[in-house]
Amino acid sequence: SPQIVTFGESMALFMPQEHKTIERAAQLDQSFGGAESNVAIGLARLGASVGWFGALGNDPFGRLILKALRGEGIDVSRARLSDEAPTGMMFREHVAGRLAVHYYRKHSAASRMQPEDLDEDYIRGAKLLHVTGITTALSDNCRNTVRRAIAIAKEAGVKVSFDPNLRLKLWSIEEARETLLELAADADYFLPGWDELKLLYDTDDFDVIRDNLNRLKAVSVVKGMGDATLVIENGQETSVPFYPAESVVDTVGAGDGFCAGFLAGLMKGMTAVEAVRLGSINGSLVVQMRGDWEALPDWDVVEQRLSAKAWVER
Ligand code: KDG
Repeated sequence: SPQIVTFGESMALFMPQEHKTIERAAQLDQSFGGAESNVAIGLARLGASVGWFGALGNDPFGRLILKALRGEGIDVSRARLSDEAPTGMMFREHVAGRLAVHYYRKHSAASRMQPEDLDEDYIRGAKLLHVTGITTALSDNCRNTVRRAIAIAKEAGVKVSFDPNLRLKLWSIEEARETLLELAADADYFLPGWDELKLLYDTDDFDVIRDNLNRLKAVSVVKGMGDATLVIENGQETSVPFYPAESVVDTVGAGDGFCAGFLAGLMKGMTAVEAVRLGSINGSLVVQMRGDWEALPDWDVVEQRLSAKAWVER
């Protein structure tokens, strides 16, 4: 098995040209996205050994996604093209300066994933399993598939990283809370954003949130604490400043890019705090181009920045 295994839904992605809304656009650019495959692409570009799986439709979009992921050097041997249901789609546009996302993913091939579809040995053979809350929001069977994957990993001593990726277009905060906090309790690495934590714990009070995080066994990596990432490990807190982005074109995918850098760092034997630096560099680069993963860097770029920048810790 690859060192890192992840799975979820990847979708075709369509976006109008800059400054146009979908209603006014004559053309849409085509790409694809999916939180877990974004992370997998980031990891592969940093030279990590990574596998992604999930169900896609046996249609042009599913085939395009599978080929692209394979081309990035990701192991897709456990991914499936289904004849029963299509690849999901999403459309994104900026309306009055705000990002709007339109999903067409109900009853997609991915939403039908079942716990029985999992290749247990594939998960057992990995060092780390990465999952996100998006998959758990797709359907009951998807939620059970994530739970089963985590159970397999835990039994085998495979570490679990979990990004809640709260998407309120997919479910209510009440539903999300229950599932996402359950999974956070199972994880070894918990990678929420500060805004997500406020919603998940239903408070703006940092002390309350900190108490909750300290009750988890996980190392918590909280993104977006001001201009920094906060690492909470065994009750100890370290704030790592963001690596500044030269320009910001498209922030979607920043969290996934961060996650890829962080996990790649862990696989290289870095401490969580060191790995956060790598995550931060990766996140700062991916926002500089349109699309979720297009601007994710190769290892040599990141390595240069790691050594060039003097990091100040608070
Ligand atoms: O993190 C970026 C993802 O949100 C994007 O690629 C789309 O996976 C996606 C989703 O379900 O929103």
